[in-house]
Amino acid sequence: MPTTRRISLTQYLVEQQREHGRIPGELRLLIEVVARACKRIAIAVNKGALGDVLGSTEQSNVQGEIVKKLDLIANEVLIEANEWGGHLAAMASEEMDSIHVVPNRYPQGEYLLLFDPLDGSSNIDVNVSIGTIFSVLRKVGHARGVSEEDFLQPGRQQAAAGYCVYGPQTTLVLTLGNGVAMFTLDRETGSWVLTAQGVQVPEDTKEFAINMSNLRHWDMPVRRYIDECLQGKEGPRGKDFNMRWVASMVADVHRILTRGGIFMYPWDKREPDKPGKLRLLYEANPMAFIVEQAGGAATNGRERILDLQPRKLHERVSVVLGSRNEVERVTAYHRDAA
Ligand code: AHM
Ligand code: MG
Repeated sequence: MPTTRRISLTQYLVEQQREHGRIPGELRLLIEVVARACKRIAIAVNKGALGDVLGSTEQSNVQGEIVKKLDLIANEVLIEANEWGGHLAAMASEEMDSIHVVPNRYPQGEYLLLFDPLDGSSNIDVNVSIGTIFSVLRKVGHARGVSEEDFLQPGRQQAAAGYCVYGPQTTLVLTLGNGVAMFTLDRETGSWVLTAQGVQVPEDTKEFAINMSNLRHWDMPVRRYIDECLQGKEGPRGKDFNMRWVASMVADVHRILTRGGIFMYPWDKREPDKPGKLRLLYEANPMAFIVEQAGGAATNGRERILDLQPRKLHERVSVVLGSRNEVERVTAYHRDAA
């Protein structure tokens, strides 16, 4: 539902706190700090070649992927912005081998922040939408200190999740477990303005997003689903489908939140031991939380993503998310095959 009154992110958070009592002060600070960091990242992204931010570094990350300059910049901006506020115990990032505990010189809070600092890295240099994805957990238990195990909580325990898409507009999408709101960055005033709330993903769709070049590597249920879509009106679905693949999960999910669709990054047999390409803690969990909060669904083909028990920080997972009826269909095809 688009909104007409001009409401800033701060005002939205204060109102949520008042009306629903669901945002402790520390969580509010955390969201505001992440949003401010996203603004800084947006500025760097916009500078492009003028800011010498394009291209790769000489490093590769824990997943063996080449790290782009902007991956590193975004990672540093998020760490620097978040470590001193007293709201966090530790952070985990797709770009760091292990967790980053808040240094002793700062007070430690009770939240854990997880992020993919710059999602869609392959699109940075070609000026296509990219983004930042984040997830917030509460540190459970009262043990002193913080360890990797504290991060291994199922996604349903997230206190908040969101993403920022750096595209033609800079948009921050947020859930606190109470529906989904979108904020657009007003570059003239530098503030995040609420531009949609109560976002709903349509239950049905005629649009799918998958990297078709991997078709020959997929499992039968995914092949069956896509094959039926491709048969269009003449096939069992009785309707024509459209395909979109931005190769930035943030942009593909944003389209789905805006007009429906299904997004899949399934397991494939190139690397049979890896459950998929995307990461459970930094990508799948926050996106699944947002999509479910908007009335959509998210599974790994078999189980609800938010119910998966993570076993390690950089765990990967198959992802099927978006319009509820389509996600249920793909999940049913996996059940049939089993
Ligand atoms: P990244 O976090 O290193 O950018 O990788 C994740 C991205 C997703 O945004 C996107 O859905 C996928 O990788 C694209 O993969 P492909 O290169 O197969 O199109
Ligand atoms: Mg990513």
